[in-house]
Amino acid sequence: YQEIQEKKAQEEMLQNLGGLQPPKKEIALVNQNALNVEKDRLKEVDEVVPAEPEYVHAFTGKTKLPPVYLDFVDRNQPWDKTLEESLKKDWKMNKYLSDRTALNRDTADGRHPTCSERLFLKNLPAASVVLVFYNEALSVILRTAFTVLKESAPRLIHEILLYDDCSTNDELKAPLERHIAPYPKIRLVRAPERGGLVRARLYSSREARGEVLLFLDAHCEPTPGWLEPLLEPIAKDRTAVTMPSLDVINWETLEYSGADTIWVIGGVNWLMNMLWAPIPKREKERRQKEDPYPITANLRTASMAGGLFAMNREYFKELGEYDEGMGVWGGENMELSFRVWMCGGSMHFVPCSKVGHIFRPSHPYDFMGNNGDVVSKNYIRTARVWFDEELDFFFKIRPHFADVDVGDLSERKALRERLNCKSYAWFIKNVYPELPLQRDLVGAGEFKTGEGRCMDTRGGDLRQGGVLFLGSCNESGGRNSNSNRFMMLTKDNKLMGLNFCCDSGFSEELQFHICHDQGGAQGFKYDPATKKIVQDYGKRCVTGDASKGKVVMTECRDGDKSQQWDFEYKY
Ligand code: LR7
Ligand code: MN
Repeated sequence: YQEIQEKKAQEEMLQNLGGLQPPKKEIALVNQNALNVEKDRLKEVDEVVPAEPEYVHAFTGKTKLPPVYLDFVDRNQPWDKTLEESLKKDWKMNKYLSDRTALNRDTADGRHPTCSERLFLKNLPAASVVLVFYNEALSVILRTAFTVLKESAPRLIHEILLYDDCSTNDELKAPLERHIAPYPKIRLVRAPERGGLVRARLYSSREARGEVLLFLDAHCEPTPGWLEPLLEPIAKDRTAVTMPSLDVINWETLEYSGADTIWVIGGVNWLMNMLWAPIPKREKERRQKEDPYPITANLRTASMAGGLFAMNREYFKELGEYDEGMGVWGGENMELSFRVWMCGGSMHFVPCSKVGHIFRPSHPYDFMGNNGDVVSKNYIRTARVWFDEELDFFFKIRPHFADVDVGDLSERKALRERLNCKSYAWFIKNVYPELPLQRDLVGAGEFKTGEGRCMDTRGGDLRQGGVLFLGSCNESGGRNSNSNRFMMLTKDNKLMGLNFCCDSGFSEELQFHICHDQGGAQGFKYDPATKKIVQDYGKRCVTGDASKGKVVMTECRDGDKSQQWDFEYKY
């Protein structure tokens, strides 16, 4: 009996330490008979012990752990600034510092206070946390794995699967194996050849055995309480997909800072980029009704960043995993988002789950081909399978995409048939109505004045307050290959770039702001007879001011060519 108690105590300790302990010695159970007697006794006791709680708070591993470090780095050596800088350049992050920082350092609990009041189902499915990596720094991979162990209730971690996408780096050979050896839950699988991150995730998912797949980039640090809120929606609905709130780990200082991501959801635009959009009113209202703490309630999100999400493993398989024809990086996050929503699932952004991610300034690896081409190909594959009658609009914005050979799509198309998925227009109207479809438009493409000049965002519509410029139009006419000159005017009077809405406020300039759908300074009506675009508020006219090189709001004047607009595509 004492031995059982000891074993229990040891297990408990191991649990509290989140698995961060050398493997325990197996204790042989000597007297089976004594054990059976004890079991019977415990059964009786069970009947009087109050039932275990069904709901619990999220695990916030408070235990102080001894720091764990790489075993081959001598931290007593003087700091080598020169080496630090040169490693930064090679790795696009501060590897030198990472190699000298504890692999299980504490992450702060930066959740909104209401998160710690929430209760979660105690019996949640366990996750296979899957990290795919290609030539990541060993210390960074280990910190991700160890932090997962440290910040998670052990019963919720089935395994941590390290999937090596055929790295060439020596420290990821024997040193990696040596460092994970003490942790039975960490499993290493090596790919025979490099597949790129999409295929790496696809193949690694087939190795995983947990009920839930939980992907993380291999340079992440989860924070206390991160796991339960990701798993619970999946326990309640196996077709729910969840993504945590992304915090920032500075690539140079490794400092951890919370992001304001609890104020946004993932949107989509016609370039097929994921974008962070403010929480729409419809969504605010929904969670106001459905959750006692609406400020941190989960949000339905149209899209996800891609690297960090959880999904029932069987469902991932049923839904078609990933497109095996995709190259190293890009687009798979949108493809999966479309597929989940259009084929009957749902996607949720979870503000109470916070995970840090090292945002690197650029990619430290090659794309096995020209970067732009690889990403475009992934996008085009996605559009050709999922965009239906909106495909031609996608090609209007990126005409050069139309002729790109992206290989065989029959399997993905068959998958879509088999799953009986809804249309892209359904997805937009029901999940992200902020994006206009062609049927909602008055005009699109280049907006050209009577003087032959065109609106040009010069990228400004990706940020609040970006200015709308006036520039030259596409010389060759017809096909517009510069998406900065692709504007949209909607039937409900919005003048838009590919992301935001034009807005003058009280000023003269037109700037980009979040669409508020309230008309006023964001309301623009086209008069086909005079070709003027008249603003709701103040009744001024959109004017292409050649001398300023900007689009401004001025008094409407009869016959002024700088106020007469033609659209490349009229609807
Ligand atoms: O050939 C490769 N094989 C790999 O296994 C190249 C990369 N990888 C690994 C890599 O080691 C890393 O663990 O794949 C993982 C992701 O690669 P990153 O970190 O270079 O990608 P990223 O953070 O720049 O890119 C984001 O978009 C990608 C599009 O394909 C993926 O979906 C990434 O997972 C995704 N990252 C995130 O969502 C984190 C938050 C970023 C934001 C917003
Ligand atoms: Mn990443």
